[in-house]
Amino acid sequence: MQLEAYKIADHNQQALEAHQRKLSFWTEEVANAEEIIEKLIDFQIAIPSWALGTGGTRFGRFPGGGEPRSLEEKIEDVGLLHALNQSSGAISLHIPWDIPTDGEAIKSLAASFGLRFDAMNSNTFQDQPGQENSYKFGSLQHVDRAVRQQAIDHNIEVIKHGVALGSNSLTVWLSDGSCFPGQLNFRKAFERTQESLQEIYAALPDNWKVFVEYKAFEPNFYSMTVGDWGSSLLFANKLGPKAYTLVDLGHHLPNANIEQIVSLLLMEGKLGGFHFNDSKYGDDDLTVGSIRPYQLFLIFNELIEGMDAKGMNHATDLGWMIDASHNVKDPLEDLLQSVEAIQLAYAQALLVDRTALEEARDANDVVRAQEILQEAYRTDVRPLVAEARRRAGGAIQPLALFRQLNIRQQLIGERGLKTIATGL
Ligand code: PSV
Ligand code: MN
Ligand code: MN
Repeated sequence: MQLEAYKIADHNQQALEAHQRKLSFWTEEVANAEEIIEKLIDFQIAIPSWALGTGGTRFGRFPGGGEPRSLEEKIEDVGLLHALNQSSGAISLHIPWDIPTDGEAIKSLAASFGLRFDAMNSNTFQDQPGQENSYKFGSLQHVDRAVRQQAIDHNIEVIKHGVALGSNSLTVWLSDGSCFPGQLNFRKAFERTQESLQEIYAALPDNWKVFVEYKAFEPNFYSMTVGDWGSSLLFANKLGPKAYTLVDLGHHLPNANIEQIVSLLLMEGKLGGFHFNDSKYGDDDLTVGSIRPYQLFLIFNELIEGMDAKGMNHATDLGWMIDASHNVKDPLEDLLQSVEAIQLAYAQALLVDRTALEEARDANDVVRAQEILQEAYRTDVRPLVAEARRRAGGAIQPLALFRQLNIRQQLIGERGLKTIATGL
């Protein structure tokens, strides 16, 4: 379904007075309000195709109805999100869950919703029907050259699909590792993975990047071959200038200081992209900002500090993506919440008085440094984010409008109650 512009305009008309009342504080009190709004308008967050259906766990799956049945319908769903918030202008595909049969047609469908294709994702963590060799004992690390070759070929295939769609990056996440001590020679597994990645790297077009995503655990529970940012950075450095580390917020051991990791990767010029989500225990893939919003703010604080230090463009120089999906929410509502949480953290981090913070640091004034950060974090920036959306043509309150318009019911009407989107 297409969301007609007049429905957004009507909603905004009704919400305008209350919105302007809240916004007036900003225009009167905050010097850089305009600059923040402009930056928010430019900031787009890619939606993963696999978050559009209700994700399951190994204990079951409870589809909510109206899930997209095809790649075209997934694109339509992201189009809906983008129409509502004007901040979800890209979709990230996972192959083979989303094989485009006609690249040109898919590309122009996406363009009709104002969407581009973000990083392409390969999948060598599942065996596909008819596949010759199994990934049970790994893919790019496998002891058998034939298995490695199959995984390399798959990644090259994914690059080709991406080229046809106008994407310019590949994210490689490997489930490779071992479940028991003794199972794997760590060094040889690393070296084989490195060699395999090198072959994939060689197939990258000039303007492409490859993101090496790390993860501390799951599905392997003794060792992961790309288990932390250190090993990812090693791979990225050995591969060359087109290779970067990708940080997924759920992929660390408990209580890891992710903001410090971000700072150091930026310093090295090797931070490539993000998978935003939230977690309490592990790779929970919960809605961004639902568990640890302060951590998210601290991460954005380091992102801005590090990107500004390198003269990077906030909107375009890193791959911003959500990687979340779960059982109990409407996936589209969940994604609207996630995008908003990212924008709020970004806006709050833009408020930090960086000169004062550096002065406090130089004076070892720990209390003042904390106050500066928390002053920004405790500021209600929701009117700024809403204003950015309104100016870009989105809804002042996207979630409320999604519900008012009964969009899920309409999708169920079109697609049926029992549809299941491809993905995990
Ligand atoms: C693995 O947990 C991961 O975060 C990778 O990014 C995968 O591509 C994605 O999840 C699959 O759901
Ligand atoms: Mn991820
Ligand atoms: Mn994950």
